[in-house]
Amino acid sequence: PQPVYLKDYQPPAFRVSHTELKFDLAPSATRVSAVLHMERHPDSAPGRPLELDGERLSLKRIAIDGQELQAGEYRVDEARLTIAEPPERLRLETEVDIDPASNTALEGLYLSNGMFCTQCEAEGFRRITYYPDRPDVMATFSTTVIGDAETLPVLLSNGNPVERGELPDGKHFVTWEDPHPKPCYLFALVAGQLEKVEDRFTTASGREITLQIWVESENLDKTEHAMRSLKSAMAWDERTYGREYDLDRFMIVAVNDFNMGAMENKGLNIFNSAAVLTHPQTATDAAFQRVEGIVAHEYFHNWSGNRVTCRDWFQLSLKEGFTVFRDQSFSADVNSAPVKRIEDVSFFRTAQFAEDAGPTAHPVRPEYYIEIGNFYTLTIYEKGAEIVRMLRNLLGWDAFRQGSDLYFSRFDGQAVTIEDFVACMAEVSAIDLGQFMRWYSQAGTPEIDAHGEYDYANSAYRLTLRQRTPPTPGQPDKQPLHIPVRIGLVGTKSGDDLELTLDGERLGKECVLHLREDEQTLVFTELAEAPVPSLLRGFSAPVKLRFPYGREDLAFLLQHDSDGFNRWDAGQRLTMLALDDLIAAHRNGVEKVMDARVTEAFRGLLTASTDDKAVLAEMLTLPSEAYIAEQQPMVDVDAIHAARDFVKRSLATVLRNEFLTLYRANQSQADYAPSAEQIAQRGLQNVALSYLMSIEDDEAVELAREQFEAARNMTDVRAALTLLVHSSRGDIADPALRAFGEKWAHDPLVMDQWFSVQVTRPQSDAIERVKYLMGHPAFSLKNPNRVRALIGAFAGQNPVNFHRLDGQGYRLLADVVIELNTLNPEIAARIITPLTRWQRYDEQRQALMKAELERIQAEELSPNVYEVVEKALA
Ligand code: HT7
Ligand code: ZN
Repeated sequence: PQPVYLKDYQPPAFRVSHTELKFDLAPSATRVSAVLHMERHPDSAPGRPLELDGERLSLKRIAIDGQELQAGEYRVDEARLTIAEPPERLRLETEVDIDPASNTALEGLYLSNGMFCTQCEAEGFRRITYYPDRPDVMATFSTTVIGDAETLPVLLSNGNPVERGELPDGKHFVTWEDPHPKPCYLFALVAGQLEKVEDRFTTASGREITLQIWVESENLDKTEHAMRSLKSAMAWDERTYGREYDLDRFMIVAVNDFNMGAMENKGLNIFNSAAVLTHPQTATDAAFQRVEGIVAHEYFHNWSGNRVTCRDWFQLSLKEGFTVFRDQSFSADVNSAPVKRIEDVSFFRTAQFAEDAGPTAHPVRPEYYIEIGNFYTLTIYEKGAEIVRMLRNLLGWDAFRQGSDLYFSRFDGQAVTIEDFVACMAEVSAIDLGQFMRWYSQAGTPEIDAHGEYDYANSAYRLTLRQRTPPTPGQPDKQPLHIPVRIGLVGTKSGDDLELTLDGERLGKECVLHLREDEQTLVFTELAEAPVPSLLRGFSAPVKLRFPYGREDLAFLLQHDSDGFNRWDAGQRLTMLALDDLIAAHRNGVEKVMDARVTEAFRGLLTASTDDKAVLAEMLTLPSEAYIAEQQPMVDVDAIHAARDFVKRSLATVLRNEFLTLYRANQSQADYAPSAEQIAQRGLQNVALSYLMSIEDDEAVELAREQFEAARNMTDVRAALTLLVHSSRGDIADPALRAFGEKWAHDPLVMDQWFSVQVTRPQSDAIERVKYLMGHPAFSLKNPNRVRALIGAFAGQNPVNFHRLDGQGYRLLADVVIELNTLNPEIAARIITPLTRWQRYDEQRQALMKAELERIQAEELSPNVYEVVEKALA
């Protein structure tokens, strides 16, 4: 497969003003008739041929302006249809047959549980009909859907329904019109036996919008939270960004087979059922929050993505980075802001940092790709959002909002670039963002080495910051970035933020340093006491910051830092120092000794009174094994597991009474609500239980068993079940697991949790369980949620077993990748990720992992898997 390069971008030869589609739905042979109203693009050279993308289509008819084309007037190959000498303006008619029933890739039109549905982003529309399948071709659409009236009573597409009626042979039809020009990646069609829950929203300007969530009938009781989230997101976008919805109806459909979380198709969002359905008895608090975030994310795309879209797929972060930033801000506003930031950053530092340090590292705006489906990554989404957050912080909210208003009004209805977005921000603020643009073109995580000294004689603190971005594949040399570093200096005597004076200027108690050079030194003067610096407050830039903090400094910041995020971070850093020692002790076969400062810090957290339970739960949560691994120069999975386990058991032994008191004080009583208060309380209850269960004494096991049996919400049930299944108490865990599996056998999303709980178990039988569960009737390789719950959870969240020295974990994953490569290449290319990180492990594991990658490489590969494996072995 050949790469596509950003530098080769050319406007399309032809544009489409209006698209008429007709679908005659049948599982194995759906007839798609298309009429494209086209004209040559004003910037196109006159002789350029008309090229339409098309894959896996069987062409039945082609005509221009009513005249059938003769063989020789057009050419068809496996990727496109070419007309060498088209008129400058034309009405192109085509008819093709497609086969949704055999579409296991879930791109284009496919069947899910008997329901027809589409996924067109990024390049799925070319599997539906011949079309310029690129985001800079925007057209209005009118779509007629024809289907069997009995098996497909509901026929949906984008926009508004304008006509419906009966047809011969028991068929019926509905015609939909979408007045907003859109690229074809936002096209959607759904047909099936669906039922709806309906609500209304009145916009700020007084327009009435009908809101519908369409689901299979057994899921009607699981839509309330998504509907509430939708209305809350609509109101938030009006309040915060001044953005109103622009059609009369907004529809969400839940489908069971879906490659990602959801899709923002204009007026007809299609959701993975896991990203929309919730019920207290079947979904955890984390799932409720995830649904709220995804519903908002897709809704926000209506402006950041749909009204203003991307010129080409290299600009993907233009819509995704901005929209993630918008959904993160929404979730922070409607829940706990500090906890949202802590969660987002700890995920980012675990997963995006790993991506940036691995063989598939790429800039937020890549320069080339083989398969764009491989670029829906943490770098494009989450690092893209961090860049937008830095812009917000550099400009301040008011100017950022002005820049956003300018962007939406200037480019409404257009397909644009990242430069266009940043130029609006520069224009309204008069800030030079030239150097800042490097964030989009340079891959890798910048590292800042900082050190500081207090000069007692002159009451001054001298802080030096040095930045460096390590080389990444294809980018050996890096330029310095413009990095905003928010800092405070905390007085060691007072514990308060000190007044900051820099070059004679008083800056208040906090300031943002603009690091632009490789190295910068700043001297803060007029400081009455020696400070401990609090650096990168709120994670003000997506970088790794190193400062030679002593453990006392970290314990001090944990107590005194006025920035909640950095207080949490100080605790994490303190625990990490202890973990580093314990990892070394484990490797050297030396007796492990717990750092008393960590124990005392935890005692302080457990005994101090706090009204922020949500933050406390975060503070008490140890860094995950994946996060610890990300901090190590070479990953020793067994030492990391043993060290973390040791810390947990040591804390639980010394602070058993405190954890027990915390548990009892926070046991769920009220009826379930996904409110911030209740979620925080359950968080504390279950974090306490996890410490108590780490010792596995009879009382703790009994508490977990009781919680498993008595709880009426999935958060508490799943927490207790996980602790039991991950313990050595099979006598209690096995019956619990059996009861759970029998009770929920009818609900695939709950069975996913049942799979994940078992395959993440650290005990040595995990691989055997994975193999056994792959034969379970509830499992199917064809369903991405099942694959993620079973295979993804095993490979990503069970390091000691996935990295078993007999190589069985690697072999199992490679076998699955080979099967998925033909069934669903997009999922195959994602699930392979843990194997691509082989450089991080010891020689023996490296050899085993590479051997599996080579075994995969020897297969006939999809472009998706080919691209990832090639990079991993380069
Ligand atoms: N914009 C959507 C991307 C998406 C997608 C991409 C490739 C393959 C399948 C997909 N499903 C959805 C999702 C979003 O960011 O909102
Ligand atoms: Zn998105």
